[in-house]
Amino acid sequence: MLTEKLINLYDTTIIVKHTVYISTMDFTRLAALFHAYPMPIGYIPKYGTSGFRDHAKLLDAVVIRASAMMVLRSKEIKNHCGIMVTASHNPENDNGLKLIDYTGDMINEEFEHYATQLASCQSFEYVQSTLNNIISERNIDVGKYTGYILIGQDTRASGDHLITLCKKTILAMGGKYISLGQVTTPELHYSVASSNFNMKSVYKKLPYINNLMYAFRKLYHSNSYYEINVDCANGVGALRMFELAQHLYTYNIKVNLYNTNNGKLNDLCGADYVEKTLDFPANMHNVHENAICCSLDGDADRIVFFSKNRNKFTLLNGDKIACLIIKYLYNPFDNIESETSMCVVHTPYANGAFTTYIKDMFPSVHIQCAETGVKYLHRTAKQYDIGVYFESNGHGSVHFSQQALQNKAISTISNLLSQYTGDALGDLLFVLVALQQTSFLEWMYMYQDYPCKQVKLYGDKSLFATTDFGRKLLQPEGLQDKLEKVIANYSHSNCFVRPSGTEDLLRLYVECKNVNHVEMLLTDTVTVLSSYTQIEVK
Ligand code: G16
Repeated sequence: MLTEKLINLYDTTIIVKHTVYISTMDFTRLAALFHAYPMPIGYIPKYGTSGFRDHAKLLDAVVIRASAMMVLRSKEIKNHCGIMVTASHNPENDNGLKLIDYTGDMINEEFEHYATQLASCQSFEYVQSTLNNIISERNIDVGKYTGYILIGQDTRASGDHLITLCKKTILAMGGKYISLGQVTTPELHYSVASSNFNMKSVYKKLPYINNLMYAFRKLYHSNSYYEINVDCANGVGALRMFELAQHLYTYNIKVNLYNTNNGKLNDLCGADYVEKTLDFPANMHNVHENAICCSLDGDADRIVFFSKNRNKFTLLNGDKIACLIIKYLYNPFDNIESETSMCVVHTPYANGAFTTYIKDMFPSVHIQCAETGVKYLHRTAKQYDIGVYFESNGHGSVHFSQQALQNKAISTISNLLSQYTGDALGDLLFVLVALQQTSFLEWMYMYQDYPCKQVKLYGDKSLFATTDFGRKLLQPEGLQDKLEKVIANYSHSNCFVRPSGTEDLLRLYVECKNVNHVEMLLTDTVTVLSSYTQIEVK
């Protein structure tokens, strides 16, 4: 209690009045936090597909270690960094951390490694020596710069407690926090990047929604009446969608919002549910034929579109969004510079019909596969002037090189399409811009997906390791050969299994040209897998 009071007192003093400079790192206050919130026995967290993620009750110690590391990163780079408390598409009881570097991108691989190292330390002495190693390895003058962290959270009930731990740790490390409250993940990425640009006075950035609307105003010229139906997954995206809907109303676009925190987060709704089940989210079964509908995920960094066509659910997933964007950018792109390179980056989950369509329609666009996780796609996309990257699950954006940004139109577009990570709201607005050129029905029928299915398998995922972007199994030994024999029985088929980096399960993807083969291959694959570990299919 006394400690709590002292920390609170220290909080206000440090934030409002002083900047505390220390020349060496004093870990005494961190030690108190470390001992008050021990790592659960036997729990070894790992920085995964999208940061740390698990049941919220397991995460106290992880938050303390990761927050301490982020203060050091901010001190090193003398710029703001960010911490987002979210478990995005996961169930309500989970939570997690997405760690944002000063550029607005997710932290780089070196810091991912430090994060995992810190999370696996059993004693405080070990944590202390790991932090000291980071300081000396990177030559960080811890007394020179305070270390500022922008912090945000989604709407999960467990978020408040984890955010409190973040704040206490940041202060214990001699840093300061700037709390943004409930924000979407892409908004926090944007805020970190723009706060650093502002500090350098390069140019003044607008607040998140204003920035999106500024770009939209320049790109959207239609007077037609539109109605769009947005499933907010009962998540933090709803808060921003209310704002956005008011703006769009002035453009003759009526936005109907569903699942706006009147139900359980991600439960029977949200981008992940819609994409995996190929079904309407809760409260949206009665949408009109060919109505434009979309679903956000829990932290609004993903979006998928859907509709009712011939009375059937029809999905327009990340692959389809990428196609619409490429179609919009392809021609102006030809006019920029002949040597400007354009690429589309996808994951193994991309449908075969998608890559065939890109090859046929846009022959000069490079096609690259990347491992699941938007950070991997983002890194690959950065190697090109125009890097369109989308996961089938709707997570993606377009990255533009400095050279491409010299073009005025591209520069405006870059304000809509996040330059840091996927952004459901920016992507939604850009889809509206692109639909000025391509009708919704044309987009829906651009190509037909080959029959496919993705299922969750509950089993011991620690037995599994993959290579080739997650398309082939390295472990358990011999299993890949057996799977390939099964797959060979079905012509033109694609099938892989990989451990999820965000949930305690395996994901199995099956795609066949013949619709009847999908269930058969799925069953055969599960039979083979079951001889290695007990499997439950969901
Ligand atoms: C996260 C990542 C995505 C990834 C998804 C599933 O999404 O940010 O890039 O596709 O997890 O990953 P996995 O198959 O490894 O569980 P989100 O929206 O939860 O942040």
